Amino acid sequence: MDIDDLVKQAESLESIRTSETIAIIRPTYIPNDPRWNQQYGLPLIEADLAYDLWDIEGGELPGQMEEGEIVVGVADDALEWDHPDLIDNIWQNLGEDADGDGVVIVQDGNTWIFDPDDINGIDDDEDGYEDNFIGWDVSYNDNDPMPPNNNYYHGTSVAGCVSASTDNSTGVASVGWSVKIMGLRCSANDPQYITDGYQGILSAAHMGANVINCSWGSFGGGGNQSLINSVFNSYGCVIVASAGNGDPETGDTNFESHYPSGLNHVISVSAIGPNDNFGCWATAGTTVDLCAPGESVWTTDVNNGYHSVWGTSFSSPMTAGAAALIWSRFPDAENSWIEERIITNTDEFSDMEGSCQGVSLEGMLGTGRLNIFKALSAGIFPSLYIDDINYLNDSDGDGVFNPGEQVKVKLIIGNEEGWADAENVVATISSEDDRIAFIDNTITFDNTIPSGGSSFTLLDHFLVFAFEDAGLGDVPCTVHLQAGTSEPFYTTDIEIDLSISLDQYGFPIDNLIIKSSPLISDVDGNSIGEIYFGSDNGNLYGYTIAGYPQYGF
Ligand SMILES: [Ca+2]
Ligand SMILES: [Ca+2]
Ligand SMILES: [Ca+2]
Ligand SMILES: [Ca+2]
Repeated sequence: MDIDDLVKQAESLESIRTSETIAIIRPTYIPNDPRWNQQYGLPLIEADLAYDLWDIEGGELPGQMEEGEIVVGVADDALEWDHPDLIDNIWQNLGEDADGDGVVIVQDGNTWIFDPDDINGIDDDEDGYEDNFIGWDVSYNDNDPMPPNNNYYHGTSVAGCVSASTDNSTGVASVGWSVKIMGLRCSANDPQYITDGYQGILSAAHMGANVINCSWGSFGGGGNQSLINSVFNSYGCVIVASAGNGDPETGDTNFESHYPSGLNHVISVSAIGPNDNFGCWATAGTTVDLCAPGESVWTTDVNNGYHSVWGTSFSSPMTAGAAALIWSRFPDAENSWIEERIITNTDEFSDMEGSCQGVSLEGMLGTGRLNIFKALSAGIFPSLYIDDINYLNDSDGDGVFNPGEQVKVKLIIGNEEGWADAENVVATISSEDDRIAFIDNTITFDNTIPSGGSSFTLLDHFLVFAFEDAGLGDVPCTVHLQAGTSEPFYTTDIEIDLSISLDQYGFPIDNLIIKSSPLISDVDGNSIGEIYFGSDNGNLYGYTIAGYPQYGF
């Protein structure tokens, strides 16, 4: 590095004269599913911010992985696996793809069926289940968990909360976006009762589910802790369960023990409504780990339908889908790490300090409300923002970007408190606006930007040229920030305006209304003209071209 350059650059920093107030738009991704606007729960858990961690327009999909996939076993009454908003996310067990064509389900006219060339009555993948293409009917020990009639809607609605196909211009969106759903029918004669729930958990683990959702349970009676321990320790699954819907008689919040949600190694999920309101109907207690939206939740229904549902049965699968989404981002993680991410990165809400039926809720609603964006990124990713924009070394040195000028633009980048330090930060600027051209569109930050701190570059800058005939005003630009030393990189796009102005530095002057025509004259004889004008307060004012009051005026 040339020391003279360094000194010059350091000096030029002192000449920074302008700073802009800029509107920072927090990037979110809004999927095109028609019911998105009714799904308050997804923005509440910051799913839209989470989606934006993937380069969706560049072809990445949340939940999609280069190798393998994350599978959520939905142990429930049944699953309408050919629902148009679920079919693309149904787990296909390629261990049973006997004809090797890469699929185990095919479309026959308008109907989805198991691939006839795969049906061979053999347990090809030796997982203990013959021709288990998409899941299992645990109650009747066959390979089709399809609902026997429309009363068995529950599992289909739960599955939509885990991973309804998202951004497919159809129905609803989901937190899991593209994570896979394994269907398990665990209800024999009456969909009111999950008769084979624990066997369903075990079957899901046998078939390779990563996450298992249990939107069922009962108060009292214990529960099968040893089975859960085995599924957690030997199969490495994350198990998520609904905390329960409160007192069956009164509908009030119940503080009694509920299982399997109350067991160790089970994430217990209670329910809140819009605006983090706890409605005093869902179960609360010391075994609750967190809350998620469970009121007026739009999701898939049987008969290719959709409906709005209510219950911790739907806050649990939203959490299970979130766990799967995190796992897809960190596929080498252990189940305990995924659990920890989900439970510790929630948002507290005021009703956690309230009470229901006179009983305090303190310590009874877990750590707070699910936040999938935080759970994905806190401590792992930084959270960068543009703190300030400075123009320097413009042609006439006044720190204002004029038409026909070339300016160096420096960014001061901040990193929000509580996030990871930002290493290897690179900023790239682009614009669709043809008033400006970028001669250098990249800034590389050599220093780490610490959590809670901010930084600028001493040497590096954008070099921007405004064409001579450029119209004045704000030029919308996008700054793409990337940080990290390895995949997955943190990226964010921030909209900023570069402002092209004719105003000289120091102008306009506040608190003065100019009455007379301004006069430019070199009264003080220093060969630089000053500006003189009369104001409506009767005074004559003189200003230097730098905008400072002229001596004597
Ligand atoms: Ca096949
Ligand atoms: Ca098998
Ligand atoms: Ca087979
Ligand atoms: Ca959809």
